[in-house]
Amino acid sequence: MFVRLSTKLNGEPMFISGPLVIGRDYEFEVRLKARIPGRHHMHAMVNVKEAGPIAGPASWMNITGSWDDFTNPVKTLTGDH
Ligand SMILES: [Cu+2]
Repeated sequence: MFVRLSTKLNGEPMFISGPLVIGRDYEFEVRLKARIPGRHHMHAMVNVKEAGPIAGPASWMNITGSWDDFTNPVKTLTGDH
């Protein structure tokens, strides 16, 4: 439904995985680009090693527009498109 643009934990980019401390609070930020029109139900989710996924609160996203208009141009580190 979306393309993930970035994930940050306490303001730091979190590309793959990292350590967390039990009992501490974390600010979780994900930037998404809408891809498929519709009304979508979403949860933030963190996967914990040896415990599994932990889902955060849900929200509904109403995505308007045409799927045909979606583009996701990227430029790689080597300059390719
Ligand atoms: Cu739900």
